[in-house]
Amino acid sequence: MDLKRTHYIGSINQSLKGQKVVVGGWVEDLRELGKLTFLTLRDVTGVAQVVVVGEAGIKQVKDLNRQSVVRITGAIQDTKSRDFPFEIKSEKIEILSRAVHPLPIDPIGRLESNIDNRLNARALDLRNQKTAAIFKMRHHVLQSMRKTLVDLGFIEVNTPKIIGSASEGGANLFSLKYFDKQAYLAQSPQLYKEQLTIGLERVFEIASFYRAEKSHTVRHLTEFTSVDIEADFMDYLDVAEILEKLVTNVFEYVEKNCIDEQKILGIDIKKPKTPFEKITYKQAIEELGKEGISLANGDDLLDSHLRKLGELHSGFYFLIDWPMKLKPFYIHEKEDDQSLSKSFDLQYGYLELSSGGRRLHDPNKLRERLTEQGLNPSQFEDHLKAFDWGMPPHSGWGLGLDRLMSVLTKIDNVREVVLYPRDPERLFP
Ligand code: AMO
Repeated sequence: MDLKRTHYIGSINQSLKGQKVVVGGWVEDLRELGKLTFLTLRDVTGVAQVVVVGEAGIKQVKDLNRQSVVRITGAIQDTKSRDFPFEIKSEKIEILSRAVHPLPIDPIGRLESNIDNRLNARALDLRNQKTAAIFKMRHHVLQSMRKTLVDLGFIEVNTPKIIGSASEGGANLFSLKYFDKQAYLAQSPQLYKEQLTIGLERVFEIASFYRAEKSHTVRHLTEFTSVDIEADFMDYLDVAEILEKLVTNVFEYVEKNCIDEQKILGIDIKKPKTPFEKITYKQAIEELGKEGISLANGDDLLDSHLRKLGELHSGFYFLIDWPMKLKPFYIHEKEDDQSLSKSFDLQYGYLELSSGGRRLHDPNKLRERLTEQGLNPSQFEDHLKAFDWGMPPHSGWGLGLDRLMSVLTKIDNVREVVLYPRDPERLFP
């Protein structure tokens, strides 16, 4: 049986009038009007009206459920419809798959379903054009990121997700039985990406990472997609600049390449102003002090503090120069003040999108820092030995793709912008 289509619906226009086409897709609507039956057919590129003519054809579609899959051969002709620029006059209808009703959600979105029901039927939810638009946009975001990084000389890598010791310290690790050994799911590619600067100099990875966090917020998942870079011969503000470039390029790319998606989602994406503001941790504490939130130097910025900062600084800004004690063991101190680190977070209002910094490349200092943070250097020996093999000074960052998608689409809950999100409650589908 031939399954081929001659055209995607989106590639058909009136200039094809009189021409025979073979299209395939999902029946979105069926209406009988006197002797004619109108069928609305959708594929991933668009929607078309099909006029079903002839007794046999009308009989075939009479009891056909919406969302069934059909292949239609027919000729392009003018239409009286105000909703479509042309229509397809059916000559042959092949029913390839019948949808069984009732469907768990209304995929057209006329009847709103709650997020849980939608996620339980995610594949069907993607027939809703709003949902599809999010993931088409996500695809473009990934395209843009890869282009930016490749153009800057970064090499795309894949690091292991099953690991023998923690990459971000002990907390939030998912452990698993690895035959007769204990293994973990990677929290980040941190240690590998650092090591890879020895041979590949500038690397990036876009992959899923895992955090056993029982957080029930709109911004935490147990499996999230991280965009990571690591580069030698760069300091922390150099890689912060790359992050700014990557983010602004994404906005520019999506603004141009996702016109339909923006319309469907009711958003208007504009390239953010650059350079992004840089606020030191110390300034942030002072600003919060003026707002009546008194914090001591060295206190972490909690959600409520970041929300206040987000009110003071809307949009993108960097929070830089955090106290050493608030940053992971691999972060480098500042030369002029050893209590501070060469680190930054990229914020969008209250939301942390990325963290990064300059890394320690002296193995002795790294051992000291591990011990200071209550970690056991002997567990990191496989990593530490690479530091004796000619480890260049290096810096990098990790950016939460799901959080960036939520900023772009103006959808607060990251679950909406992830196909099959994982959180403490959600393991299926
Ligand atoms: P960090 O732990 O700050 O840094 O993570 C980097 C970014 O990843 C995203 N993120 C998450 N998104 C959704 N759910 C989660 N549970 C989650 N955890 C993190 C956030 C965050 O800013 N190795 C360092 C990065 C580096 O220095 O290169 C790291 O992992 O957007």
